[in-house]
Amino acid sequence: MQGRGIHKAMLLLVAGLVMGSLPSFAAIFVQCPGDTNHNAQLDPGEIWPANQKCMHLSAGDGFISMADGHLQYTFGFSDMTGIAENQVANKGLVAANFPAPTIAVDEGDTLYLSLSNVGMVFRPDLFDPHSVHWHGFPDASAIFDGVPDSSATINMGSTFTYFYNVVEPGTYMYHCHVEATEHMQMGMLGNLYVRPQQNGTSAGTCAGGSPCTTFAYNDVNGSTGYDVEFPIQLASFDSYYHDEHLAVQPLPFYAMKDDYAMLNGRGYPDTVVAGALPPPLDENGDPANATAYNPAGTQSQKIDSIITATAGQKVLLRLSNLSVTRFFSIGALGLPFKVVGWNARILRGPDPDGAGPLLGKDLTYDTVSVTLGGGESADVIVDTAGVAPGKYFLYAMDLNYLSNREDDFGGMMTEIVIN
Ligand SMILES: [Cu+2]
Repeated sequence: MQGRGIHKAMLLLVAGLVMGSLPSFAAIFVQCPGDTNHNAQLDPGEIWPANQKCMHLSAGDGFISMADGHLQYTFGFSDMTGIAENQVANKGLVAANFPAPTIAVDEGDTLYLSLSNVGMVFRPDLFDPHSVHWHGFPDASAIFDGVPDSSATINMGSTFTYFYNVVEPGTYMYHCHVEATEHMQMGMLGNLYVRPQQNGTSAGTCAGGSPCTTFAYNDVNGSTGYDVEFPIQLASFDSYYHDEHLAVQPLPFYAMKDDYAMLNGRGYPDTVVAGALPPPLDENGDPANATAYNPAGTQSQKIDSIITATAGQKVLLRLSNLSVTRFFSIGALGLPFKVVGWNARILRGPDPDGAGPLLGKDLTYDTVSVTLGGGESADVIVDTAGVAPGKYFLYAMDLNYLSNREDDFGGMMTEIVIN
């Protein structure tokens, strides 16, 4: 039987060669119309279709530094846009970012998002595929949804290009959907939002009594208008689960208990550091060991979470929660919250006659905090007109989350600075 099998395989191979077809292959390969050098970046001399955007992410493993100094092993994505294809398998190694690179696009765009799986260096026993899932987004086709049961997932050493017809504005989030509890707990989470077509028009009232020109949704009347926006992702890690992952121990899925609560991948006081954190060091903070945990020498925590505004501005907080274990209630004492969107939809009832331009019932509400379960998002506008300049705190209302593992006084908190 075995002999016959080999014989048959040989016949197929020969037939394939004779007919000129190639055996299937895996490679880092970016698809982006007009991108002649396949780096997902619009370079001089290239002509791309109107409203087309491209991005290239790698998926792999890496390290981040927690606010108490703990070095934590993670899985994650890294931005390879602009990197030549033949450099991606090198630059993507041990380069996981947390959170993942932000994806911000405009309604009416088409986005070609290439995902390359570069493998997980510190877990060579794993051969896990990865994917990108836009949570809550109305994908036209299941093949681009990233859910393993119904779409493609990407094996090591290969690339898949997702296509998105960006039709619905709102605050979304994205994550890997392969073995989702594990890969999400390990850090494959990112901010994702879509700006509405109404941007660039004038409606409502923003800072200084001027009309707003940027909006969370196509609201017609400017009710979601804002001056400055901040995507803030709530997440949490179980450090013991991560450590056991690195030690190749059986994973305690049943006992997952997150002990780091974070905003955009940081606990306080790292949350108020503007820009990227330095590359992660080892537990002793010894720079000599830095390259062991970050061969590329790049930062792995690039997205800050400090919020700054000028008094009188309307601040849009694009809040999302991608924790796999926890609900979080978040608020800012002394600042008014107006919730204008929930789960990437404007808080408004249907148009009463269905014909437009009448507006549906206003379902926005004022509050001091919002509670988000995993996979939920909220668009909150903080109107700072009449608010005294100074420093305010955005923080988890359940005070047990204000810690960095065993360190008290940290965790899910950042500053809102009104100048
Ligand atoms: Cu994954």
